[in-house]
Amino acid sequence: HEGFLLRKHELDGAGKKASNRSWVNLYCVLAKGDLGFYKDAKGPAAGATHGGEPLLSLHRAASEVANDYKKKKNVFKLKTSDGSEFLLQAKDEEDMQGWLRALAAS
Ligand code: I3P
Repeated sequence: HEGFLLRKHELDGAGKKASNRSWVNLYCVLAKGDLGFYKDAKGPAAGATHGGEPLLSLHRAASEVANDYKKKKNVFKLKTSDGSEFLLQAKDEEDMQGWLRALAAS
């Protein structure tokens, strides 16, 4: 599963507010239990993630619609096992549900 999502890093580890909190449009690729963030669709082949970030392990990660976030629509939340939290905005409801299904299955 892959495509562009707008991403905001909320928590960087349990309870710790992320320092860079701005929304950034990233090409997201879910494969083999990991989520990678890239600048564009050519990123995965080049292996160069956005900012050189490591792939995000989805092992014991949880995702859900971000009902408490009201500023944007079609936003879901991804929490990883180390307590990091990301808000991700899909382009519409269908796109969001596709991501949530893919994340739940990984
Ligand atoms: C952040 C940016 C985000 C905003 C965040 C700001 O500033 O404006 O859009 O989140 O607010 O810190 P910057 O771009 O200078 O890093 P929202 O869009 O959710 O308001 P926050 O720190 O209250 O999360």
